[in-house]
Amino acid sequence: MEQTLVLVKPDGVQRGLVGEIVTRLERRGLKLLGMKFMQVSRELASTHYEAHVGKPFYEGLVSYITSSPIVAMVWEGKDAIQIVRTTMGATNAATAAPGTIRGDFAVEIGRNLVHGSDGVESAAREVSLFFKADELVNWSRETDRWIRE
Ligand code: DAT
Ligand code: MG
Repeated sequence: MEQTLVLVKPDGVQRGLVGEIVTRLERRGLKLLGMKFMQVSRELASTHYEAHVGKPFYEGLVSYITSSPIVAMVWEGKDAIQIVRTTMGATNAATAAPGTIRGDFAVEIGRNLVHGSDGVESAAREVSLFFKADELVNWSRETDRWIRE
């Protein structure tokens, strides 16, 4: 079963879109394992975004993600990584499809509301960056048999 890290970025919190974003992932059928409201430190931001060090947008990205609180979550399910990515929409919100989170609520790449891990390795790395093992809850969901055959 895949796990993936989702962040509601500072713009999502400031704009009151936490519930909307959680609702979309819940309704899609993914299972929530952990959630915290937190302030991202510069240290955590630079580790999380280390793949982008040296890119022209890096400084702006780190100051954006550290500018105001975020909500960090871990969602689980078969294909959870890809399902979150398609639910979020394209990185550049200007071209994100309507019906996606970014395509419905955002207009540009630098304020694109959400983060979702992009692969199995980055998901494992990012989940452990934001959550200790004992902060994730192992639970069984009664609706699972109506979501998966
Ligand atoms: P994603 O968040 O869709 O996984 P990414 O990992 O390529 O996208 O980049 C991380 C974040 O960095 C992205 O959400 C917004 C910002 N970003 C990426 N490319 C950018 C660019 N060309 N200009 C400005 N910001 C960019
Ligand atoms: Mg990414």
